[in-house]
Amino acid sequence: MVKWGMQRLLGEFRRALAAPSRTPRTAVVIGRLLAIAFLLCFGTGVYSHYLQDPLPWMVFPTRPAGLYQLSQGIHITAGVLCFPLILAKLYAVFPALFQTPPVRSFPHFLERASIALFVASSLVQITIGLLNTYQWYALFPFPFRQTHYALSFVVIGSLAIHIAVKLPVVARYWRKEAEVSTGSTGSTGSIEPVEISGTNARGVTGRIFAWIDRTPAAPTRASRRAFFVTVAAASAVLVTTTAGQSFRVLDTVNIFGPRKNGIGPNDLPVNRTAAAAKVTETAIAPDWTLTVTSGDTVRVFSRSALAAMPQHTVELPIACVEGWSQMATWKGPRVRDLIEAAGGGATASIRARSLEQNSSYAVTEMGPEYVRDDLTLVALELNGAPLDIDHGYPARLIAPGRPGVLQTKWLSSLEVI
Ligand code: HEM
Ligand SMILES: Nc1nc2c(c(=O)[nH]1)N[C@H]1C(S)=C(S)[C@@H](COP(=O)(O)O)O[C@H]1N2
Ligand SMILES: [Mo]
Repeated sequence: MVKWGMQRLLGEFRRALAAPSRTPRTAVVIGRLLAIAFLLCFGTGVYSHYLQDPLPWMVFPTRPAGLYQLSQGIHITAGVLCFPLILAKLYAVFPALFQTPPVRSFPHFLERASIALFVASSLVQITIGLLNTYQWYALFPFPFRQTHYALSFVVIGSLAIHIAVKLPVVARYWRKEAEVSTGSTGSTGSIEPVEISGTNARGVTGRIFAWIDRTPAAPTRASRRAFFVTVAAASAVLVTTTAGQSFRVLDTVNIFGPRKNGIGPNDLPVNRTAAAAKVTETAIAPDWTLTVTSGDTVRVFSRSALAAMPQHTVELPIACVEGWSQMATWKGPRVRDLIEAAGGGATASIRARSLEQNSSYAVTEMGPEYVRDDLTLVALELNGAPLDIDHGYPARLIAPGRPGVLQTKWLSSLEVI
């Protein structure tokens, strides 16, 4: 009795939720866009991961110099787009949450379990990602990068299962025509899940569950269009008001992006100040030197010795993993020249150390593709003036195609490894 009452209730609920925009076709249209956004996030995210934690054989492109600015800009922009798209998708398939019986068979159980995993992991993934761009790390008590990285495989894995299971529906509603050509009588104009009972050839009685097409009437088409317009408008507003942090063309309408171009010392935002990094005293110490080591050779450069070397001016962005980025003009000696001065060659990988202690930013490494690059500098100047202490005075690394997190500030040593 309880079971039948429950089923009827769920059935009623489902019917009450039926709406012209809640159709498999809507689910496929939004699902396609969502899949693109997720795959863009996954691809650019994995790229970002390996730039920071490369496998030994990996070599990265150094041109275009703004490649990471582009890839991480895409990551955050596609990531922001996931919010309206995932809400639209959940809206479209909401009645299916109340299908009865909730589990029909073991494969059906696996299907629903994979969807549950997918929805839950996606929501966590996009939420912690967004919080990270606003530097609200304190809101979650786990390491962001490791969690976000591990979850990305759960998200993409469960997405793959979900798509595989739904392939027949996806194929059927891939093209617009499919929707109207199979229509029948219907008054609601929606495509609804219905239960059909019957007896098969072997005399076994049972019920199946199917989505039934109904020809959309004109008001239905209008309300469906209104749904898509709403989703598109929400997406457009979110992107135009945040993507300016990564893409200069949208700078003037960058309202909600965590960072704004051009604001900060040397006309560039600061990610961590010298005070926060506790380097204020060591950085301005008059006896500061940069130590360059290659094997047994140790060369020590004062700031004036670095300034006396051939100086090069390059245009390179700071492109933070958190999504904001800005182009800037840097001036200083080439890293390659410094390494050669210590006897290192074109195949050298190096380790850079900061004056900053006990921080994950204190030590970085770079492969030979960056070390020998013309654009890789130990920068002494930024946008036509000496580096501000918050931008890494007396000297910092700047190299093409790398995430900001590897552009080490307040350098103290370079070492061939
Ligand atoms: C399906 C959605 C997403 C997937 C599959 C995904 C995947 C990834 C992956 C694999 C990484 C590299 C992690 C690492 O370095 O170990 C990453 C980094 C990052 N993601 Fe996502 N991401 C998604 C959504 C988002 C969203 C919505 C945002 C923010 C709006 C976001 C913000 C970030 C940030 C800030 C990083 C840099 C982390 C760091 O290196 O410190 N992600 N993402
Ligand atoms: N030593 C040190 N270097 C650092 C950081 C840091 O905290 N400490 N922050 C990094 C990060 S995350 C970014 S995005 C860039 C930002 O450079 P900026 O503060 O000069 O704009 O510096 C990088 N270099
Ligand atoms: Mo950063």
